Formats: sequence, structure tokens, C-alpha cells
Amino acid sequence: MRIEKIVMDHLRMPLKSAFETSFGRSINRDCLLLRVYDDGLEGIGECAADWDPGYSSETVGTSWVILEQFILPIVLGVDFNMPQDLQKQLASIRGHRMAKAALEMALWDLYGKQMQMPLKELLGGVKDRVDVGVSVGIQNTTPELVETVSKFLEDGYQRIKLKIKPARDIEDVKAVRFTFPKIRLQVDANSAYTLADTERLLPLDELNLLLIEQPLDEEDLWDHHKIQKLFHTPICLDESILSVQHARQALEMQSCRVINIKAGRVGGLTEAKKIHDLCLGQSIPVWCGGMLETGVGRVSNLALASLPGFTLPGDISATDRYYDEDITNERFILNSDSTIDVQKGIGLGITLNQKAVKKYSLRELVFPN
Ligand code: OSB
Ligand code: MG
Repeated sequence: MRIEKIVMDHLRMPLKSAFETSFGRSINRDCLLLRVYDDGLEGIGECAADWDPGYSSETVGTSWVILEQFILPIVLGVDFNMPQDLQKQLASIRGHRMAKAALEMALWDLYGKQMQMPLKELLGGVKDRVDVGVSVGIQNTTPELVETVSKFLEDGYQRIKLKIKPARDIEDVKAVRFTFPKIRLQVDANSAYTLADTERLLPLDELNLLLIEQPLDEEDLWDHHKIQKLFHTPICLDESILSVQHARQALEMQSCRVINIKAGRVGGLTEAKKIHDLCLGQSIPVWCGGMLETGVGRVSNLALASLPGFTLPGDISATDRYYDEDITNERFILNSDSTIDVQKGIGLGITLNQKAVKKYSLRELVFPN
């Protein structure tokens, strides 16, 4: 593979409904779309960074700058045997994992098209459909939350994740648990707590949750160890795991018993697979997180989640949970058993709706120009 040209768009996608977490409320999902070209073939990638640094220190703006000023100049005209070679090429650039992951995704798509193989096969996936759930944002009131959950259950989602934050936690989660005593339920705090809050969170341990995701700050690996010791419910890390080293150290420290894997957060599918392999070797369950991706990122998540160690349902919901109109011609639908099919086409297996890309693009860069 030799990248001759790259086109980068900043997209602003209107969400079907506002999504509120402990770090904020969004009505749009901003992202970057990358298209790389080699000899008539196109590879497509999506950058998971959002408009603001609420979830991660990376944003659409920082990703744009790091791609334009540093990453794209390094990779232009370089020969890659495999997408796995990218990280070595970019070793001189610290951090900025979401920006790097976007380019890696585009290389995986290109590589799949050259090899005539679907991403699932390239990664070593074993499933044709993957278990999925839905991540439910914080609602205005507790009754509204119960109502929203009930609608998603009617849609067929068999696993519900509730976003929580201080003062919108125990009461909300209890209400959902008491209304639906048997559902698979988990919570995600997105780093909203400190060790001082732990005592107050203990009632969560009585609600038969699958896991409690990222209660403390990204950097609090050791404090997560302390909180895990107090809870029977598995602690799951999301924000804290930026690499396979972090995963190994978190497991050695017993800071969690489950890991949420997002390719964007860890710098790409190659690193995501390394974390999967490490966890599989230690019988640590993993699941595929989501970041409200368009169809581009969604199809990549589905392929990743088809690896054998992804034993818990992913945050990979159907297209209509997020967007009325998507930028891919393919839409993803929920099967009756709360699964979504893994794409079978070569590479990512998707095509872009060019009209939609134009409609949602705020700015475009053609490199070199
Ligand atoms: O913490 O998992 C998270 C969305 C954006 C950023 C972070 C997170 C999320 C979600 C939504 O929970 C998952 C999805 O449905 O894509
Ligand atoms: Mg999370």
C-alpha cells in the first residue's frame, strides 16, 4: 500500500436524540472522515474524537491539526505491507491515539480491498453476528429514564447500560432494576467520582449489575484497585486503558475485572486486538465500546467484536438509535436476538453516501493540495 492522496472531512452529524453523560450533553456528533487513495482504491476511516475534550483529551480539532501537520506528511508516499506497520511509522508522534486510529482504519479498509478479504477475516474474527446492547444517556427525570429503557427493551435490546453521575445514580439505577428485575444491566460513570464517593456508591453492588464502568478518573489506576476490592460487581475500565501496557498493568494491579475495548481510544485495531489477546489469555471478559460512530466506525466495531474474547454485549446499537440519515449507504439493524450482523464485504464492507458526506461536512482538506 502506498498512499498517494488523502481527503479529510470534519463532519457534524445531528443525533436523533440528545445524549447526556456525566461530562456533558450533545445534540450533534462531530467526527473526522478520512479517505486514503492508492492506485484507484479507496480506504475509509473515522476518527472517534468528539468536538469537546469531555471524554478524552483528544478532540476533532486536535486530531485535525495532528493529522494535517504531522501524521499525513509522514505517511504520504510511504509503502506499507500491512496496516500493522503504521504504528512504527508514527512512533515519533506521542499520544493522539484517536487520530492515528482513524488512519489505521482507512489502511485496514484499503488492505482488505487489495487482499479481497473482509476486515473480520483479517482480524481473526469468528462470529457472523455479535451481541449488542444500548447505552442510555442521563434523562431529565427518573420516570423518563424508566420509560426510555422500556422503549429500548421493546426495540429488542437485551442489555442496557445506564450513564450515571453524582446525584443521578443510585435512585435512577434502582428504579430501572426494580421495574425490570431480570434484564442485563450495567452502568457507566465516565470518571465522575473520586474515592471519597465510594461509600455512597456501595448500594450499586446490590443491584445485580454486569459491571460498573470507569467510576474514577482516567489516571486513577491504583484507586480503581481500591474500589474493586470493596465491590463484588466487576469494575470495568474504559478511559484508563489507552494501550496494551495499561491493560496488563491494570490486570496485574487488579484494578478491574473487565475491559471495554475501543479501537479509537487505544490507537487502532492492531492495539485493540493486542488487548483482546492479552485478556483472552487471562480469561478476562472484554466487550466493544462505542462512541456514537457513523456507519464507518460502526462496521469496524462489529468486525472487532467478532473476535472470540468479546463475550459481553457491545455498545454497538442499530443505526436508527443514533441517526436518521447516516453517511454510509448500509444501515445496521438489530436482529431479534439482540445481535447485529458483521459486515461480509471486503475491507470495511461499506460505501459512502456522497451526498450525505457533503451535507454534513463543515470543512475538507485534500492532501497534498
Ligand atoms: O463512555 O462508553 C462511553 C459515547 C461517547 C463517548 C464515550 C462513551 C459513549 C457511550 C455510547 O457510552 C456508546 C455508543 O452507543 O456508541
Ligand atoms: Mg464508557
